[in-house]
Amino acid sequence: MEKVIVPEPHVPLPSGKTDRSLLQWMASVDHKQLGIMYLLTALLFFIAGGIEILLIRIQLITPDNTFLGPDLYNQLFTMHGTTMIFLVLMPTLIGLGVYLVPLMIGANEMAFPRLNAFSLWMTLLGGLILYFSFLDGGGAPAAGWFSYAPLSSSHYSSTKGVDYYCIGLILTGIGSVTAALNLVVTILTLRIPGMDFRRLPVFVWMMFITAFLILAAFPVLNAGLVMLLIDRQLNAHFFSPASGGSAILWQHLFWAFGHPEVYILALPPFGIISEVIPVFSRQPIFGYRFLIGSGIAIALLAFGVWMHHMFAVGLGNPINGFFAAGSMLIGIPTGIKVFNWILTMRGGSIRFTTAMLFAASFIVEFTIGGLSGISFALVPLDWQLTDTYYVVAHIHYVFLGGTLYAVFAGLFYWFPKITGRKLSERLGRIFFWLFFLGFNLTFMLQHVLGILGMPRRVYTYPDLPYFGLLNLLSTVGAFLMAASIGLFFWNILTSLRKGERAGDDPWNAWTLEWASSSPPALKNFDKVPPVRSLRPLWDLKHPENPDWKNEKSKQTRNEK
Ligand code: HEM
Ligand SMILES: [Cu+2]
Repeated sequence: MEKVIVPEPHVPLPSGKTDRSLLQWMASVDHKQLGIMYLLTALLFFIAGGIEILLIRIQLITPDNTFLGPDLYNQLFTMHGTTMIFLVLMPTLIGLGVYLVPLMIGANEMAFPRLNAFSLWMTLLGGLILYFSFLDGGGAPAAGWFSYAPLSSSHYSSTKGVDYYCIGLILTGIGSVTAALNLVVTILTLRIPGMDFRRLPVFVWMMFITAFLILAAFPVLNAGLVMLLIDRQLNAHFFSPASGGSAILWQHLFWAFGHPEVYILALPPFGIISEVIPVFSRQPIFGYRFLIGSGIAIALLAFGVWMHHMFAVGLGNPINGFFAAGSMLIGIPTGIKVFNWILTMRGGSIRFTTAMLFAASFIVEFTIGGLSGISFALVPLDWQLTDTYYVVAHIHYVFLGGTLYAVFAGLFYWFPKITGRKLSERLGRIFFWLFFLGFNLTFMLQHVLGILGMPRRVYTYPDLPYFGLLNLLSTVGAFLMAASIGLFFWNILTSLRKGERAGDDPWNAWTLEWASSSPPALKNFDKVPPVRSLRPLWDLKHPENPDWKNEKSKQTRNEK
């Protein structure tokens, strides 16, 4: 089969052999190095956010504990949430996108390589500025990751923490918006001939949709943050009701960003597991069009549900009812996806590699998070449960059981491509089971704590029936997770040096990134297999029975 020549990148790449000095990394505009640096940025902050939460869990291990005082506790949970969302999950997903999207569409670079570097450094800079707050005498921000007014005003948060929060998040927000722009233009303009929108890998589609969500959502947050900064620094009153402003306005701005943001952190994971599940089930993805269509539907609906975070504000029954209905609607396209994945696995010859274990349990854990979300969409239930540990359980089932599980699946799947070596499957499996156990122990019980009425964000709790026991078990679970993560790091470190050599295509996969060498050369490809279906490498490996032939015969059958 004739191979297709990949067009030269827009920006000339440096010639000769690449030296891998620190300076070279810092000056790099190569999408693969930048992708790796995004992942390292996320790793750095993941360790910070992890230490913060372990301290919190130690504080909560027994009733009436005084390990951390209330002030430090407030700083730690604020920094934990802010870190995990903006500095861990965002850079991880954008980093995977920046690394993989060009390879998956047969391109040699992103559309704007220098902008790509700019986005990464803005994200890192924003994160560092946020963390400098710990060194400031007043300490870190302590108003929660959503910094509600009036708590965030200089009157109630008189240290500089919230100012660091504003500036740090404005910078990472700029990084996210520019990265999204870059992804959109790359996907629109750099696809190899033949790679039309009916043949785009699901991961690329999900990054494409996510990029539009970022472009629409982050400017709203950044505008809100600038207003908050003006309130605090220049004594304006956007969010101060006493002077004619509106505290509720902040909640609208924050959640008009915040709910789309949760889908920004959910759609790329949907894409990841839509790559992993077919390959390890040896079947093409079931219902490609429905997967893409439901992704677009979710993105549109994501902008119409934000007030479900504000049911307790007192906006009145008509508004609450409208947003309750909208929130339930979003369960439909999400449910469609779950069926797609299950039907992809049905009847397949499944290989339970570590990647597949994480992808398959993603379906279960994410659905649990979706169901607690639906229960929140019932206004009377929300009134009871809002601001309790039930919310904490929900968040973590969607972000850890969802996003992070998918990230682990993706890392085990793509690590051989990125580094040329496989991660140890033996350690991987132990890691999976330990994490699975720790995760469910920590967060399943928090549903119960929430229903028993334990409020979130309070540094200690009285010795009420079951409170001590459930919190103790939850803390044990957290340390199990920490131990499993330690094992994962160990796996990475040892596999980098001694892992089994992967070869170009260790999983016998079907998308274009596996047609490059592992790790890919500076210029990803010279030539790629022709793209005439969703699975170009399948077509290459099975000339007698290529997908495009079947697609065609289906077409002719339909036409008759
Ligand atoms: C069927 C889908 C979902 C529904 C109906 C839903 C509904 C809700 C509702 C009503 C709340 C507000 C709870 C309260 O504070 O009283 C909430 C909170 C939250 N949801 Fe969901 N959710 C869904 C899926 C998701 C997904 C996919 C994610 C993330 C990937 C997510 C992340 C969050 C977060 C982070 C919060 C807590 C925000 C905070 O208060 O700190 N949700 N959800
Ligand atoms: Cu929401």
